[in-house]
Amino acid sequence: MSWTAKKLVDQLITVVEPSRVKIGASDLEYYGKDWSSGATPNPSAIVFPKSINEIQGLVGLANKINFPLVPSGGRTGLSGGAVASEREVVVSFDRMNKILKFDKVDNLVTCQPGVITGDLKKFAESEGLFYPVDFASAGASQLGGNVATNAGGINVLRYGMTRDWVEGMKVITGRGELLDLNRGLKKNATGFDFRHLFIGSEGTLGFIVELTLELISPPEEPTVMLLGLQKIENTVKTLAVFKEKLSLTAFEFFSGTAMQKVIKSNELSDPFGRIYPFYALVEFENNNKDQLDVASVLFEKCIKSGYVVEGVVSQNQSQAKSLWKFREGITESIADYNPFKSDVSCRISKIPTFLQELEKISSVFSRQFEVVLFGHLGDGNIHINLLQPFQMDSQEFREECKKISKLIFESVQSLGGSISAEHGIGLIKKPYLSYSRDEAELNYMRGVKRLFDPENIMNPGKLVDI
Ligand code: 2HG
Ligand code: ZN
Repeated sequence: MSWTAKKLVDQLITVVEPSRVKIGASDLEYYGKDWSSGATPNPSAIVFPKSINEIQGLVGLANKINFPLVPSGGRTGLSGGAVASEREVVVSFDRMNKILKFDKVDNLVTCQPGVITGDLKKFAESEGLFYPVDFASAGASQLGGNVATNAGGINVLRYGMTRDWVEGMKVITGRGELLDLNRGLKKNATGFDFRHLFIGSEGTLGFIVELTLELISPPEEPTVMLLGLQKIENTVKTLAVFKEKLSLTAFEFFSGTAMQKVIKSNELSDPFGRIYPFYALVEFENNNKDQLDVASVLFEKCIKSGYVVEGVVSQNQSQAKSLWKFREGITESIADYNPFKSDVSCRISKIPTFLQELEKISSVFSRQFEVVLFGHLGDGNIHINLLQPFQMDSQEFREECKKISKLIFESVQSLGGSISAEHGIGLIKKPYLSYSRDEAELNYMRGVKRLFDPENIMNPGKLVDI
């Protein structure tokens, strides 16, 4: 251990007990990164606080002797928001993973930030309720991280983003003050709602140390249709047909390449016996039992119009889950290709134009790279993954991808869309933030950062610089 590392550990153990400060190489490597690729993890220590008091102590210490802190949840982020590559101290929430309180009258559950999303979903189920935010990494991501990145996922079309479920929040600001925000109130017209500044702030303003989230009644009989389509523009036309008559809980799309990768890596059997250029996955509640009839009529309409070639529909919950696997398995199935990811959104009305432009851009580079397209079409969010060819050098691949993502971002910008729909900005998207936020807005963002974190100890280098 170097002298400075020893001095730092000596300070950290004045706040948390020594067994909860780690500096071993494997811990530094494991906790120093998230699911994004690019940056090399290089934290100076990992601490595992157990209480709000300890977090406050750590922030006080960081301000006093000046060291940077990186909040760390499930580290499933894809934009490098939880990467520690500059000798930061990583503050892991793994030991703050308790569901603290459930209020049946309010349907509010109070949790520590380290609760795994999937565990909250199971808890809600055990109470006959439902936590509506869902995405492929729910089994590993933590609530604090979801809130810090305003996580979206597959049901945004019906239930909105994480922001819509946060009814209260305790935070320790970068100055070290404890704020108790909104306290579970449904109505509260008392001025600035700081809760919403912390949601999506990516750990740059302070630590989220407790959360109060709303639960609701579960959807009744979620039913899934998987549809095979020939053309990308037909995905949007199919969405319009289904949206008009059914209240959808999800409308996802993915390309044939995505389907091939999922089938191969999970050894699944092909639902249609042939690969289509595109697929749409439609989910709706078959609550009063006639919704399935409505969906069948809409399906027929899509077939007659030539939008859809064929489809299957789930008959029970286990079949619904199996159909979801084709969509939810995509990210994992392409992980070995070191994918370069773009996560963009436009208003639904602009999506047809955006997809046309994307096809034009892809037709140029698809000779060079495999392109995997998928996303939450129902809410206007498209994921574009470029796969690294095995023979191509990583550096060269990333440089080429950056050129392509600039073209994509330019197109998104011209349509008034967002260069990060749900993956956040972190380190990776930071150079491109000005495609979605103008300079005046960025200045206000910097001002907010300075207000809450004047010494710049909270996740410095991410999102905005001050
Ligand atoms: C999803 O929708 C996630 O599955 C990951 O947002 C997207 O891997 C991606 O690009
Ligand atoms: Zn997504």
